[in-house]
Amino acid sequence: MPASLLVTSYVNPDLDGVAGAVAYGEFLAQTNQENTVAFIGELHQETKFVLNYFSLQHPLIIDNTDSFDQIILVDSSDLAALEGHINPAKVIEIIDHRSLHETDKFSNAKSQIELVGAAATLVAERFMNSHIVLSKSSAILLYSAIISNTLNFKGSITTERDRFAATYLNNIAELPSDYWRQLFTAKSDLSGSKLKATLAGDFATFSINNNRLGIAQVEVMNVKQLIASRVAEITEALTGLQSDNSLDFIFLNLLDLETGTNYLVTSDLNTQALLSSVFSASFANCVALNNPPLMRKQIVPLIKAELELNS
Ligand SMILES: [Mn+2]
Repeated sequence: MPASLLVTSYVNPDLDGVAGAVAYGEFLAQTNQENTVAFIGELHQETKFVLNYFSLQHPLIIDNTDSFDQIILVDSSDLAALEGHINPAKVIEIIDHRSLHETDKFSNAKSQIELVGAAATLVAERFMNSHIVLSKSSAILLYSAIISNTLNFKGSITTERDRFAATYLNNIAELPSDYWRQLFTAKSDLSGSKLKATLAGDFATFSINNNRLGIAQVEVMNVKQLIASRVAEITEALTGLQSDNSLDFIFLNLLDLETGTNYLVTSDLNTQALLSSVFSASFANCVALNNPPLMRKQIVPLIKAELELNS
């Protein structure tokens, strides 16, 4: 019997992880590599929106990866994000796009790490380069992931490869030019308890030189209004996450999907001092403007450099 192969992403994966893994599973199946695509944890609101809006099949959710012999990771390459659910020795391949990764801890994996805007771009390129036909449902997922990750091509993380892949994908997906607005409006609903759930849902921790850092990331339309009305709720939720996870530093990276504006939010004074020195950002009422706008995966290497400098 051939080894059973799982294609997955990190625990509580984002749209990029889900789209990338689903489409890469399709790619492998087309090349006669039998596989199962499944995820551990909860899908983000944004992913659920895309799946429901287009009536796409929801992916399989699993509790653990014990029954699989081999694993492929998409949009994921660090052990903390896998939360102990994956034996690194089982990982045979990694497709990711973050500069701070731990591919050295997966000794049996061949890795493709390229700093494009979305892992979805790397998966789309597999299809483009091989002339294997991509299904419309996977094209919709990958296209949505690129739009989301690049803030509709406004984020500084965007590359020409992302734009090129998106054009290829939308030739198949055939989505209207204002689709980004529907996607972003859907993910902007943080009413009531959704704010706290979103903060906790897209939260990542990092260990850098014996410092433990936690970064939440939220991308919404009309960030100004969110700040004006709910900063106290945000900082309270962050304080909770900080003590739950025993973190030295914690903040929210807040991005406006319409204007591309970026704010850093934290009530923790040590974190404010750290961010002020890394970004020359100045905090007022727990909020600082960050210019140019940066995504979390762009911020982490800069903080790492600062902490290593001072160690
Ligand atoms: Mn990604």
